[in-house]
This record gives sequence, C-alpha cells and structure tokens, in this order.
Amino acid sequence: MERTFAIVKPDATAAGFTGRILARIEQEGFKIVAIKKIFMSKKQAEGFYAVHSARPFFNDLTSFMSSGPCVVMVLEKDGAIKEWRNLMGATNPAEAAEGTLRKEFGKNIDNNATHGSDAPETAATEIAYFFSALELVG
Ligand code: RTP
Ligand code: MG
Repeated sequence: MERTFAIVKPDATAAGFTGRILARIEQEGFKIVAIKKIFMSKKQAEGFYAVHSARPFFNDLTSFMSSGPCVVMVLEKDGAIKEWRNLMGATNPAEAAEGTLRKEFGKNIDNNATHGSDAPETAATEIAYFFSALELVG
C-alpha cells in the first residue's frame, strides 16, 4: 500500500482546523500510519524545503513553516500520493476546487493549510525526515 507524507501547516493548526482536517482524511479512506505535533526551527524548515532553496519564496515559506506548530503525518492508501494531493487541491486556495482542503481551510498561496509529497522519492525522504521506522504503525 502506498504511503505519503502530509502536514497540517501552522495557519491551519492556529485556526483550529486540525480536527476537521483529520476527520476528512479518515472519511476519504486514508489510514493514519504515524502522527505528531511539532514546532520546527527555521533550520529544520529549511532542511525540509531544501528542494525550494533557490526559489524567491524560500525565506517566506520557511519562516512561515517555523512560525507555529504543525501536525506531521504519514498517510496510507492505494495511490496515496496522488489521492492526497487531489484532496488538498491546487497550491493556491483561490484556484482550488470546491470540496478540497485548501479551498475550505487555506487563506492564500503562502497560508494554504496543508502539504503533501509530490512523488514516491520525495515521500520516502520526507517521511524519514520526521519519523523513524519504529514510529510507523501499519
Ligand atoms: P506543498 O509542497 O506545500 O505541498 O505545496 P505544493 O507542492 O502544492 O507547492 P510547491 O511548489 O511545492 O511549493 C511549496 C509551498 O511554497 C509556497 N509557494 N509559494 N509565492 C509563490 O509563488 C509560491 N509558490 C509556492 C506554497 O505555500 C506551497 O505550498
Ligand atoms: Mg510541493
């Protein structure tokens, strides 16, 4: 069964959306294999988003991700990577389809409520960045 890595971002935890997002995750048939609340340092956020280090939005993105607590998760489902990105919706909430998490809970492109891995390789790297093998409860 495929696994992906997901985050409830600081805007959504601060707004009190964590429970509603977790409920949607279970309703849509994902199994939560691992979950914890963390508060990343700027350096930890920079490590997580290293792939974006040359982008103009890198500093704002990593400042935002270290501005408050996140809920990090490993989700399991057939086609989990694509299914989770579909449930999140477009990166920019203004462009996200009705019924998606970013449409319902995102404020703007910087404060867009959730993160999801974009490929099997990034899912594996991102899961290992936050969780040890012993923390993955299948
Ligand atoms: P994520 O990695 O957070 O799941 O989002 P994504 O794949 O949909 O988007 P990605 O291109 O990986 O960008 C990572 C995060 O950076 C912010 N961003 N800002 N100002 C901009 O043009 C811009 N583009 C991206 C977003 O918050 C996005 O989630
Ligand atoms: Mg991405």
